[in-house]
Amino acid sequence: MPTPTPADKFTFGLWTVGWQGRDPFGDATRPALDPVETVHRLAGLGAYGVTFHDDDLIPFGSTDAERDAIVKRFRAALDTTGLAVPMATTNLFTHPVFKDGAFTANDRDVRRYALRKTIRNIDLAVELGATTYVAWGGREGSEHGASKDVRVALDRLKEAFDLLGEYVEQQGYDLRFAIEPKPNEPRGDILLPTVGHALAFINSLERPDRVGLNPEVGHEQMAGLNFTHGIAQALWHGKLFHIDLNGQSGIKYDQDLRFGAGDLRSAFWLVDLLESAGYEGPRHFDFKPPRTEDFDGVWASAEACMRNYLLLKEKALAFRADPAVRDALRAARLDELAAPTAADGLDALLADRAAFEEFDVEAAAARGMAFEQLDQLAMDHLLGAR
Ligand code: 3MF
Ligand code: MG
Ligand code: MG
Ligand code: MG
Repeated sequence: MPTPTPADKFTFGLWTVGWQGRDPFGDATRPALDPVETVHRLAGLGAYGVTFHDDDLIPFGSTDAERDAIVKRFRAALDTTGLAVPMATTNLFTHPVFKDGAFTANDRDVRRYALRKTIRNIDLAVELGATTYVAWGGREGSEHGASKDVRVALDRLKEAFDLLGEYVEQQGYDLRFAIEPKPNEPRGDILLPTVGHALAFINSLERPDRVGLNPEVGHEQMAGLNFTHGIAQALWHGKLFHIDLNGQSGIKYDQDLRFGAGDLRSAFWLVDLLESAGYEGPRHFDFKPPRTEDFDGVWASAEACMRNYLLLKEKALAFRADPAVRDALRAARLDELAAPTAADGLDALLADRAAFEEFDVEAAAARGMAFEQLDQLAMDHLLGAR
């Protein structure tokens, strides 16, 4: 069984193992977890780091003195265990003040409060060593038609990221922002619903280089999209700043299953991509141990996220190293896809009679692509038959 070590860069949000099981229909099934205990448990399991929303660590409404004492205790636990804080984020969704959004709330005073709450936690994030600041706009959306002018709301969202970028530069912080798309839940529809929407939005910001993505497996799958394709495009744009790993079974509510549960084949292709593309950021788990579980189940579930990643990594590496797979990739003409279509230039393409006038369309159409053989080799690896 592969054992996780900090070199694997596995990280967990305080809110994941700390989820008490409150859902729209039921009360908490587990007591609160002390963040200091979480730090020790995660370090014991071989994790690299821990991440947090401001309110996960410092309960909303704490006094300055309480806040200082909490941060001091937390920092001591980090120092003792060696656990890193590579990322932090803001809770702009739990308190009722954010019911109509934070950076895009219709009420200007709420928007100004949301920015100040975020800036306050950015200071703490940097103090604890974070270099990525995630922004999930869970309440930036609507349930009605005319209640939100989306074009104007996007102006306000841009204004927020421009101001946050200005602040970070003014302070000289080494910090980048990662936008986390999600199609819906808790709002009926959320702004920047997918990886593609968010990528396009980033191009309109004042500091596009400072802003990238934190895509989550289940969020794209809730929209029926191929998560691995989304990640490949984010990598292609140089925008995969961070990632939320978890599991999801199809188009339904945000399940946040442990990584590997849900669509296992998709998880295999995702790990194959991350490991072969040279992604060097944290492998961050954003999951919820189901509310059926006690704390033994919570820690078993956290451990399983890491184990499933490492097992899939072994499978993906074996798949890529298999000579039969290499032959199958050639038969499927992946090498040909890698060759430019017209390295000889446009004029040569226009003059090339073999490209059109003499092209044997019927013969090309009759060629098999040999994809089934290739895909079954992947299945054989995944199922342990090779
Ligand atoms: C909700 C999420 C969020 C974000 C988190 C980090 C509570 O579906 O995924 O988790 O990941 O707010 O910004
Ligand atoms: Mg989520
Ligand atoms: Mg989720
Ligand atoms: Mg998430």
